[in-house]
Amino acid sequence: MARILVTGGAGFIGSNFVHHLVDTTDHDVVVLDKLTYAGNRASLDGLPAGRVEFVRGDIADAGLVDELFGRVDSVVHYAAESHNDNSLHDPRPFLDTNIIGTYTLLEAARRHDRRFHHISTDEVYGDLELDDPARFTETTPYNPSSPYSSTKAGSDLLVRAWVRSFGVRATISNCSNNYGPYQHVEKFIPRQITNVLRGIRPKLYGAGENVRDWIHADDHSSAVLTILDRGTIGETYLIGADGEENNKDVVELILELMGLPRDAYDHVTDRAGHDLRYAIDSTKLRTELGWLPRYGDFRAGLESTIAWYRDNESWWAPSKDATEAFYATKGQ
Ligand code: NAD
Ligand code: TDX
Repeated sequence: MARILVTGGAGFIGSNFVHHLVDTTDHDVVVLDKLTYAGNRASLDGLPAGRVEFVRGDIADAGLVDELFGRVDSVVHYAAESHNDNSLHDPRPFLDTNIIGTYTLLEAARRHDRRFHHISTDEVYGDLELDDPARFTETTPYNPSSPYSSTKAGSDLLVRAWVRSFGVRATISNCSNNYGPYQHVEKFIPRQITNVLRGIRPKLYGAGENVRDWIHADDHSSAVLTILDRGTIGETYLIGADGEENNKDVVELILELMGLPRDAYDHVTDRAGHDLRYAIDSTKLRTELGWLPRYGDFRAGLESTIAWYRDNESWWAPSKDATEAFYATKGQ
């Protein structure tokens, strides 16, 4: 039994990880989360108070971070500014949290000699052509496109440097696009599901040919736990579930599953610098650590995600109007 500090544990993937830890292990959890617009305390509702402690605070607050590192065994670092569209509008918070915040945590990991796992994204590798047979691997050169992905790339490089220069016991994982419960309505899949639930037409950026490699958030959690348990210090592992789909097909599938005509959506202004395709080769994680995804059927995973948003309107409704008002200012 261990005590694990989870940064960003009130966000989408962090909260899924906390639920996964409570359900599948006997570890205790301390969540450190600033509760930005993207954090939601309600995502942790129902978890046993005796096993999950919630601390509201900033990962860039060195004093607070130092105190928390002193009373945990290991740290899984999810906290980030995570939305590409926001990073095009105002990059500054991305630098503060993704770069300075990660630096602050690494310094504490160094001082306290704590096992540290850094959560990152496949977007650090840039994008692929639609017909490129290659997929991203652990040796693909970094080539980020957006303020978001460049700050995540920077944070990954900080982790690598702290391993090499200071012997910090860290691992890194770069995962593809997640879907599932507790995802903010600014993101593609929940935005379209909640649009349909509100009687708004789904919004597809540009022609919708862009491809994302979808993985259920619970599969991401099991992969992270595997790396935390059995990963080799200093190594990077790519996490993916062979889930490539183009955006147009995803919107059409959501409409079909929600009982509407497959063409009942609008094309809107494309994202600046929009990455064309992401694709992950997760062979290393599967062969070296024996991890396998459980959610192989994207249609079934989407169906259960739609059901979750239908059943949890009180969770997402408070953010919906402001999110759509912001998109409207950009013609999206
Ligand atoms: P999210 O935006 O839903 O959640 C981020 C959480 O971090 C929020 O709860 C927020 O309050 C918290 N936070 C932000 N700044 C903070 C700060 N300075 N101090 C403390 N807490 C702070 O993001 P997400 O989609 O759950 O992503 C989590 C992590 O996973 C990120 O590091 C992201 O880069 C990575 N990732 C996401 C995806 C994806 O598909 N969403 C894919 C691969 C990797
Ligand atoms: O309304 C929309 N319409 C649309 O066509 C929105 C919000 C998005 N899109 C497109 C843009 C992307 O091609 O859908 C795709 C997915 O968009 P996002 O949900 O914004 O995700 P993406 O930019 O791919 O990044 C996500 O995956 C990698 C996460 O937000 C990142 O945190 C993660 O690193």
